[in-house]
Amino acid sequence: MTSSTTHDGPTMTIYDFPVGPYPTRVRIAVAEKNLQMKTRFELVDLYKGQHKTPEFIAHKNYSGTLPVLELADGTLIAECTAITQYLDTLDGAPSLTGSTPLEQGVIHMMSKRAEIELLDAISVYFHHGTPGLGPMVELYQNPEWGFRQRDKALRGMHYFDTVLQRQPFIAGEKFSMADITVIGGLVFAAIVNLDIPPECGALISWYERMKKRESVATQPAFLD
Ligand code: GTS
Repeated sequence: MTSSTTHDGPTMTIYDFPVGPYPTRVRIAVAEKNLQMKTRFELVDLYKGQHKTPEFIAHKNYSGTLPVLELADGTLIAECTAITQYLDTLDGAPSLTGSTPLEQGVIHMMSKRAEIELLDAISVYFHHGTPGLGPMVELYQNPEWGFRQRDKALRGMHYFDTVLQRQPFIAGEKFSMADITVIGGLVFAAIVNLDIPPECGALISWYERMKKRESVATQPAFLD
């Protein structure tokens, strides 16, 4: 697990699970920022529990989750929001996390809300209300908590539908990190067979638009 440091090759490593909802968020950010040539992806197999080994926890991410970004000097950045912020501001022209204080505040609020009300809730449902990553990895499960989080995520879908009834993107007039976070939530929803309720027409049509965006369409989570 080392990053490559050649001058024209990749300068960053992303520890990755290509179809995973959270890694997909960072993959979309990499594509939006045209950083593919500077990035190499290294597979960490969640179903084998490679993210929970003592080595990974000690040397890559204390939280034992993916994705993790490793820079050429060995600096590690975990958490999708933090990684996205870093990638977005590298070129001095942020396009995903906002350039004015107002944009930054609203985008961060909506992205965090998408985590709390949708993506993280579905993740809890996956780990507690379904077999999740299997008995070797899921050492504690609380199905009732999982089902509550599934219901919370369905309420979250209705909330984001109302947001999208009044504006074209999750944080307003422009595509942003907040859209990417909701996309991650809907990727996870598909994995656990949680359909978007048919009455959420604005959310459904926004998602159809998002799936046509090149940075999204090219991700393994969207390839058949
Ligand atoms: N808050 C973290 C972030 O934003 O990066 C959450 C990361 C996370 O939960 N990642 C998932 C994970 O590592 C990856 S995936 O489910 O989307 O593929 N899950 C494994 C586990 O055991 O929690």
